[in-house]
Amino acid sequence: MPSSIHFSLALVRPPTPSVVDGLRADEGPDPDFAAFLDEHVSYRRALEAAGVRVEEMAPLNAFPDAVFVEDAALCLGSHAIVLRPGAPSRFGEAEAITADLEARFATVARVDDGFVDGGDILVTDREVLVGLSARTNAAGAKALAVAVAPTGRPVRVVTTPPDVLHFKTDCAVIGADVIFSTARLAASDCFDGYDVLVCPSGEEAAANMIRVNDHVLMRTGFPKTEALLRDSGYDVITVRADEAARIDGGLSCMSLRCAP
Ligand code: CIR
Repeated sequence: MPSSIHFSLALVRPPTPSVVDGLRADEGPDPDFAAFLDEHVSYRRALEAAGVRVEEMAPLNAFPDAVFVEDAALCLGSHAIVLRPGAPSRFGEAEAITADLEARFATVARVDDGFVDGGDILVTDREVLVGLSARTNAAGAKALAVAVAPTGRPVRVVTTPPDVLHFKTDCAVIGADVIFSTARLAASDCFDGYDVLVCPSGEEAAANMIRVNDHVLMRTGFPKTEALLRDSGYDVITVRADEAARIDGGLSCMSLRCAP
């Protein structure tokens, strides 16, 4: 099975001025567009430093959250899957990404029922976990399993903690068999059988990190988490993502990491 931590390509979509209207759970302030653009450039550089080629897809001003490309698709080796994002304002992102995937992947499948956001899908070396959430429902998880089947990876349905946007808001794969997880998610036992590194209390907003080849990319500003990772032997790259965080985005959602 393809590795869940080795990638050659990352697809990104630059933010557009409409990003100030991005969805958010709280009534917090809008992101600043210019600062978001700067952070996006830094994010791309970090991905390149980790050894992937970054390819830019067309900006989509009609969809304020389109910068969060992870929610519209899943890439498993040479097989790509167009998802069905669960927020009404994001439905059209699936159609918009289809041609980008068809141009790059040997096969492109579609989730054809229910709803699934990519932020609820965690790919490990042995399985694909899909977390039910306010954005991902049982019908979508079932349709995802059908779309994943050609890759031979089993799909396991798990549960996102209450009031947490996405399953991966709270966890990340950081090694072939190692998961970084908040304590609240790890308490659900969904990672039994994996090595789990638990997020320091108070730094839960750092849990949405990404392992890319030999590096772990994490948000700037979480010293306990950074120290824990470095002390555990990980090669850490910190990236500022404060503007994305204003609209509930993190590091995983701004790229589709793949090895087509
Ligand atoms: C949303 O609510 O859909 C966006 N504002 C944030 C999406 C973050 N996506 C992710 O973590 N995969």
